[in-house]
Amino acid sequence: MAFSKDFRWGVATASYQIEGGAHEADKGLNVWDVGSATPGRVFEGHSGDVGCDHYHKFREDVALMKELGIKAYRFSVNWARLIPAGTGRISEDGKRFYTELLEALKEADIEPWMTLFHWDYPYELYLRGGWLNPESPKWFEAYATVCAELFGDLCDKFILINEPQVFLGEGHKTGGHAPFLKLSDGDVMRCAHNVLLACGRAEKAIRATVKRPVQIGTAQAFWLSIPERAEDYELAKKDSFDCHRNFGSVNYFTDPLIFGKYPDEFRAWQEESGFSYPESDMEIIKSQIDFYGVNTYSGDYVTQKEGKLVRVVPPMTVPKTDMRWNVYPDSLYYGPKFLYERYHLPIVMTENGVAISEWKDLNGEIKDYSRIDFIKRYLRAFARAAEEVEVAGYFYWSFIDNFEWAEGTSKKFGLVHIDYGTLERTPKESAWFYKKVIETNGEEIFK
Ligand code: GCO
Repeated sequence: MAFSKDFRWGVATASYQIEGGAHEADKGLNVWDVGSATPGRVFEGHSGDVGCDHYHKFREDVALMKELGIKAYRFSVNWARLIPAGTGRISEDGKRFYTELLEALKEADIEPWMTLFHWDYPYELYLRGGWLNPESPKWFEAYATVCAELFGDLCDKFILINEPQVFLGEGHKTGGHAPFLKLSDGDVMRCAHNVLLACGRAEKAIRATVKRPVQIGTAQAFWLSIPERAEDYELAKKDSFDCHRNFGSVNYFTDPLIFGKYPDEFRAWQEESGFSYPESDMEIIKSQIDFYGVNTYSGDYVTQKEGKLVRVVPPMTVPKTDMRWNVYPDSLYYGPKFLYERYHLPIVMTENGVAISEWKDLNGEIKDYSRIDFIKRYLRAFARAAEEVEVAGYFYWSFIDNFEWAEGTSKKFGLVHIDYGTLERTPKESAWFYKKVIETNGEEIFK
């Protein structure tokens, strides 16, 4: 048996990447609505204004998920669709949309996994200082409380924040993602601290609001160091959690959330960056995390020569995805092991998938055999990890081709193809393969 009998098989999406409906009803703007309208920010001027139009076509999409045998659906709430100004008044239309989506999922017997924040930060709150504003944790707590109040009867799996590594690293440090800021390390640390305070407040608020057991977890971006040789295991694990003076580390965020303290490896960098915080904050940040959600696509092999760590330059033989990420299935063996050994929490692969340069053939089909091969290779590695540590679920990224941030719609990750002209959905060969994987609880990957 590759995976446990209650292993969750799902697909993942995110609000800004698929919903469209950017100006529907009284929805508020978010930093990606504004960002994608700014020339030069997104590939060929693409935007999520219409996207996959999931806002209007969610019933069709849920029906297609049902047909594909999907058991769980990870999606995110567009904060400013629900609370247009980010705080205060709730939009009746936003409430209606997410309630109807959740009801459709229930009807289809598909378990909802709700991500509260997947980068589409309310523009009104950005104008008030965004994550730098010391009030920002309370803004998020209030929003999470609204989600718990409105949707807690229909959803009991919550992911607090998707990939702080990316929306802080790219959105607040390098300027490659919305809101395209280039802050100092100290200011990004202050933002990160407010994000952690926001998570800690939201976790407690959700449990206080939803009058039934809920599961709350993370969705961290983990680009790990992979051991080249068996004897490189400890070196690779240490390097995966070391301070590389950037915001790409997972433990920078999940040690505070789970242990109530920042990792010691980062203290010198924090001090040099002029970042300090009251120790009492750590009590607010420390949370009860029920599952360790992680998004892993690849990593870097490392080894040691003459006692020094060496990063292995990928040989030309290694296949690359359309994101130019190396196809390194071992990342789904070592990553879950490293994380479980540190946190001892069930590991949920909240994202894993592959972008391929592809289009419909002359018969109107997409025979994406390399995506099938990718899924087989990565899930075989994940199955090996499952023999050694507790793995609880896998969400393929993504259900449908969608808006890949600064790359626009040029990168195709989906199991389902979308025609952006007609909005027609077409399941790819991989969608029917994934259906068999789910039906056999993973055994299909070994054929
Ligand atoms: C991420 C985000 C997704 C991306 C996906 C492909 O992990 O970067 O969660 O929104 O679209 O990972 O890059």
